[in-house]
Amino acid sequence: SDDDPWWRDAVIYQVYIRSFADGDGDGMGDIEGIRSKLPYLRDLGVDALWINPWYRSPQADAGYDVADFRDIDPRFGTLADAEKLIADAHEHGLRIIPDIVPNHTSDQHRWFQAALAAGPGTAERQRFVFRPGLGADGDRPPNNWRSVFGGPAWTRVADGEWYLHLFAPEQPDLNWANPEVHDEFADVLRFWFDRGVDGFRIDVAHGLVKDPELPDLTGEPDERLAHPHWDRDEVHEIYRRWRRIADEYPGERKFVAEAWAPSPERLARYLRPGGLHTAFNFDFLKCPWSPERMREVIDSTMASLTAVGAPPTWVLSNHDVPRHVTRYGRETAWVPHDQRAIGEDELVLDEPDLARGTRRSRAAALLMLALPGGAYVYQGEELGLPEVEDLPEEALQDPMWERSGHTERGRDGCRVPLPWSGSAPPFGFGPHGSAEPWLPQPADWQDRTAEAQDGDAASTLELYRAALRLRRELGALGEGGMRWLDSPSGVLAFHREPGFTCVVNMSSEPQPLPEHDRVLLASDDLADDHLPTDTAVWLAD
Ligand code: TEU
Repeated sequence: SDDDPWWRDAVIYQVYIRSFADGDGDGMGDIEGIRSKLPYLRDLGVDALWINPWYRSPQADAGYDVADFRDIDPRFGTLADAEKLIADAHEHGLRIIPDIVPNHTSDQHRWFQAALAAGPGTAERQRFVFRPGLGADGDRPPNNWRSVFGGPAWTRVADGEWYLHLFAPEQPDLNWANPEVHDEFADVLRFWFDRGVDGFRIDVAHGLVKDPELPDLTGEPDERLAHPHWDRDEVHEIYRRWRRIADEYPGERKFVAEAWAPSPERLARYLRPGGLHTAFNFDFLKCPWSPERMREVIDSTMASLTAVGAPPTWVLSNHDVPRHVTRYGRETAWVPHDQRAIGEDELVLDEPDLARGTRRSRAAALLMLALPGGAYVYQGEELGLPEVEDLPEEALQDPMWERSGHTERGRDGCRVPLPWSGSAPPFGFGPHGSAEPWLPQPADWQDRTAEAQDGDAASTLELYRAALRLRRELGALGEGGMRWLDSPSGVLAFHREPGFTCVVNMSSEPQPLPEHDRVLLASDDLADDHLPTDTAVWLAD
């Protein structure tokens, strides 16, 4: 209904297209592969698919370097294939949310090529951020900004000017002070809304606007609140226009912001009335396995988002971070490489205990899916996949590996092609006789395939299916309020009306279950009415 739009409590499955399913046998996932798995996704019980960038791209950053926003990369298919996927997905009751990448283009985009050819001082250069260098010869970059992937955020071109790139040099930043850029993206949004997409995931939504003075970064602690290139107040004006465009279309098209905001209050600013609909909750993703911290994150999320009328969302993994089976298997907490304290450049990581990480990740799934609002499931988390940490160096493709001077192995370990069936690589990733998958899969994933888990009640796949089925059936789940229950130390317990309780035991002792009528679902076996360590349960009153 109009009062309760679908996106307020949707469960959205992230399809990392190059690693999901390979339809044409070239070793890389594609649109045909997604189409072939629509029945699997419908049976899993999710509401929508977020699809990582499928646009024409040289793939310097796995498609986040877009050369043409109005075409599909030939590796993934054609525009006609995309239209067919949207139609077929809708027939399966699944909505489609592609990525959009407004912070930068590819250096192969026609605009950047024109800017290079036109030279300094031209209108073509005004679409990007070109500046002369410092020093008598102009051979020092215009300021001290750093690329997220490592190294300076500036590259010099043949005529001596420098251009800004917050990511790889192949990803020049657009100039959002230029109205032409605004109009271009308004047009791109309409191009895809006209083709039936149900919304967009906005890449680096906290980027886009830069302080026109381009001041040096100071490293002062309060810089995060008035940063020269992240999370600037002016960015919201862009999204208010985008919202008006989405609202021109029927069927509640929605945006989800990828915004790494410094606090839940700053995140909520993206979601004020007339702004974006939803945003990823990275505080939840980054939260270590700690009952106190988890409860703090849940409370601060609920408080700041409900204050602006936006639904909370929850996410455990994505294509940029180590998979949570592995994160939760470690004592040391994971911190994104560009958010580490000075002197903490390299994380010293202990050996993960994957059995423990698996138990925790199953409990986390029940926690996430019982909380109010929406949730995101990253492909393969429903199969309990761990991070692949031993990829050979010659296989690594993430530009972070190169750009960080080989200090960061990068994000390939969470991007390994999915295992679907069979007992050896490529585990049914592509049709018989396909080329090798673009990243090698571990040889011992035979028990983690969708085929091996299908019908096994103890499997993570069946846990997700059962949880998502119950989530649809139970009136208590989805949007609405929650109430914490008194519980022993180390235990998170909350109640949702009508008649539903979720309990997560994060302590090191088995804990008695609160009074209840029926166990609806447990993330692992219960020991005579006790909840073992690292286990969650859903109860009916
Ligand atoms: O990521 C943007 C981004 O800000 C992250 O790199 C973040 O800084 C880091 O993971 C944690 O602090 C998006 C895409 O998700 C990523 O795959 C792209 O490489 C990047 O944008 C550039 O388009």
